[in-house]
Amino acid sequence: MLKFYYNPISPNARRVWLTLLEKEIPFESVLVKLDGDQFQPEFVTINPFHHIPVVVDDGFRVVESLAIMDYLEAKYPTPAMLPSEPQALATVRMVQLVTGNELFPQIISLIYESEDSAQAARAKQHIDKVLQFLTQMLGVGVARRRHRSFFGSEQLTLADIVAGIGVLSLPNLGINLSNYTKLYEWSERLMQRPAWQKTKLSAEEFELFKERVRALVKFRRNKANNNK
Ligand SMILES: N[C@@H](CCC(=O)N[C@@H](CS)C(=O)NCC(=O)O)C(=O)O
Repeated sequence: MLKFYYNPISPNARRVWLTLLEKEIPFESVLVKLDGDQFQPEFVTINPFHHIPVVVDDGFRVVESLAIMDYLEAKYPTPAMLPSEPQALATVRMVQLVTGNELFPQIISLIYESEDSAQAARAKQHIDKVLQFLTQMLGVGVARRRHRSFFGSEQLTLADIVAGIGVLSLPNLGINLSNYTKLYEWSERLMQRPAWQKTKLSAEEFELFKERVRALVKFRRNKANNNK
């Protein structure tokens, strides 16, 4: 059976967890505690970069959440979660990459910086730009002023999973989605799905996630300073 190395507080692992659940793929989960398990020799053999998620399927190991999602889509194609029509496929990829490259770094910045700092204000401004872009992306491929139910499709796609995890964390960081009506309705659609209810972080887990982010940023900054 497919083995899934994860931790429920990890957003990257949740991408894969949600894909497995939405596709109803049977799997065995292996909990990796992020306060040291990831550096254990047994795990580093599986992922030398000491990151979750990892899946091992039929003896084949895959690291990197986006690569794992593509692998699952190709190997378990039903329900289809990656459209092939050119504009729809480009929309899915844009949403995935903009979430990873533009939204997540700002979420990390908001968690690390004090809420009323100039840096936090800049992060919030950038997040507003991302939310406006995502709203536009829900409108790709439909007549003016109309929106699709999901990114690039009327059915859930891999883009919804990646963006949904980021966007749904924003209210916990003081960013209200109700100013972005189409995105708010989309996020409500996501939260009605059983897989999303099952993997939702409790308030306590979100606090743990924030603690973990602060510890990792500190660790990386110290490492960078020591290498100067
Ligand atoms: N680009 C990787 C990033 C994975 C990643 O950063 N995972 C974090 C948890 S969200 C982790 O395992 N951190 C532990 C560490 O860096 O030691 C992916 O998308 O899978």
